[in-house]
Formats: sequence, C-alpha cells, structure tokens
Amino acid sequence: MEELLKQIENYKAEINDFAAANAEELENFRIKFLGTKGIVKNVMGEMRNVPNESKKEFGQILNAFKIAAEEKYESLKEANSSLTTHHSPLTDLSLPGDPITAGTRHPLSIVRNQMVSIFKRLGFAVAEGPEIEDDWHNFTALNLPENHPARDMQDTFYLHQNPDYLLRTHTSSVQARIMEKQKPPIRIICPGRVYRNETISARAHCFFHQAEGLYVDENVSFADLKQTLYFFVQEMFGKDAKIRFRPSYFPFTEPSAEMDISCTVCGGKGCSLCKHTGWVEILGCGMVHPKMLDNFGIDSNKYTGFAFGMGVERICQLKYRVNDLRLYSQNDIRFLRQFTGAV
Ligand code: 2NL
Repeated sequence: MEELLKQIENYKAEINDFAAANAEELENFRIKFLGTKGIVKNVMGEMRNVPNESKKEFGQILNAFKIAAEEKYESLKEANSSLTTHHSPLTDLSLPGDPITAGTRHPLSIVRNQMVSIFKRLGFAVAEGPEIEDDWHNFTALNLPENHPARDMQDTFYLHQNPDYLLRTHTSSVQARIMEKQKPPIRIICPGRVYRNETISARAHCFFHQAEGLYVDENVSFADLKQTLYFFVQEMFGKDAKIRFRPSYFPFTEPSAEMDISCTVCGGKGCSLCKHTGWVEILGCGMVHPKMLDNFGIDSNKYTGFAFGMGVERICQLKYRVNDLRLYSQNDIRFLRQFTGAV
C-alpha cells in the first residue's frame, strides 16, 4: 500500500509539471494517463488488492488522482486549441489580405533624391558623416577662425557634457572627413541634416537639410564649377532656367560666389517671389581655399577644387512652392499627401 501511495504522489507531480508544446504531446499525455491501458485505469485496478477497511480511504485518493489527470488534460486542451492550427470554417484563406495604404515620400526626400541622382550622373559619389561632430571637423579644419560668428554659442548646439562636441551646423564636416582619408580625385555629394540654434518661424528652423558638393583633382577650374551647376539647374528646374553668379564670401572658398537662377514663377519678368528682380538665390559656391587643401595634406600647388552648398528646403520651396519651413516637420498629412505621385 505504501508503495502504491508513493507511486500516486510521483504521478501527481508528473501531471503537475507537465506542459504540452503541441497537440501531439498532449495526445501522448492522454494515452499515458487516461487511455484504456493508461496509468489511471491501472491504478484503479489496484483497488482489488486493498483490504476492505481501507477501501473507502483509498477510493477517495484514487478518485482525486483521476480527477487531477482529467482536469490537467482538459485545461491543456483548451490552452492548446488556440495554438494549434485549427482552421475555423469562418476563415477563408484564399481571400486577399487587408490593404496597407502606401504613404508618400517626404518632399525633402524627393528633392534630395533628385539632387543626388543628378550629381551621380556626373560621377559624384554620395558621402555621409555623423550629425554629432567635433569642433575640428565642423569649424577649425574648415578655416573658421576662433572668433568667427558661426562659432557663436547662439548659433550652435554644443553638447552640455563636452562642448568640444556639437550638432553639425553644415555638411562641410563630411567633406572634411573625406579629404582627411581620401586623396584626389575626390568627387562627392554630401546630403544631410544640419542644426542651428534659431528661433523657429516660417523662414528659420533649428534643423534643416543641405547638400554640399566637392570636386578636387588636377586642373579643376571655375569653368568646371559653372558648367556642373548649370547642368544641375537645367535638370532640376528645366531647360529654360538661367544662372548667374555674384561675388560673395565663405571662409572655405576663394574666390566665392552665390548663384541665382531665373525666377521659377515669372521666368525672369519680375514678380513677388523674386522681388521684381527676375532672379532667386539658390546656393553658395567657390574654389576650395588652398589652405584647406593643405590642412588635409593635399598639395595645393598640384590640386585645385570647387565646392558648393545648398539648402534642400530652399530647392523644395522653389520647386513646390512650400512657403513655411515648419510644414516640413509638422507631419500634417494634408501637406504630405500633396506629394503623392511625385517621384
Ligand atoms: C551655402 C554655402 C558652401 C561650401 C559650402 C565647402 C566644403 C569644403 C571645402 C570648401 Cl570641405 N567648401 N563647402 C563651399 C561654398 C559654399 O555653402 O550657402 N550653403 C547652404
């Protein structure tokens, strides 16, 4: 009897610990414990050998054992039915799935992709770099002296914990990183997000997007710069677009220029967009300052280069007439949907 009681305790523990990973394991459990030749039936059979005076007590123990096995099986069966692939007759697997509505590309992505694809056709490769930059790559290496206004705390987001690090204020830092590692010929276009500490308004934001280009090789001239940018403008704004250069100043180029295109609204006749001048400014450019080339160990007697930088938002404004910079980051679906179908 003692033996039988111990055995029942062991079976109970086994039942308790049992977990079915699938329907097959559960069926094996049923056969083992509850089948016609199963353990429960077997143990019940032992009643024959129990002396009469103990039959009542043993009967209760055996009954409880049987119920424990049955309840375990029922509860596992229920839990398992949700796991097993029972095909409900209500599910028609041949029906098409629920449609996922396709979104639209963000206007700034559309314009950036267009820019990149135009420059790629001219042999420019895409280069990217970190948005958290160090002072050297963002300022010093780019010929921005210690007291330059762009270094002012007002304009730049410095990292609190280590003000030698900052959120890049232009993508020129990417070009600096490439010149550091790569020797001429270098022909890259660097699209990316940049940050400035500005009060947000229709015309200013604390982050925006740029695409900067750099071409360094032997015999690169201002004529190459003009022809490259003219090609870009004609591809971006159409064959009727004209360009003009005005002298300007950037610390990393000499000579420097700003480039205008004929007004995209009036075609040059004069309207409110171009303030009746017929021209709108789209980018800054110039010949890479020889000091910059020397900074990176590129022989400025042998090599020359041109560089340019433009705002993606600005090009987008001229192409799609977006007149408030805040629209780009407000995620207003009524704005974004208007670019459905644009590439
Ligand atoms: C602008 C003007 C410009 C550059 C960016 C550059 C970068 C290197 C060397 C020389 Cl590494 N130049 N970049 C040059 C001229 C103008 O950007 O108005 N950007 C929105």
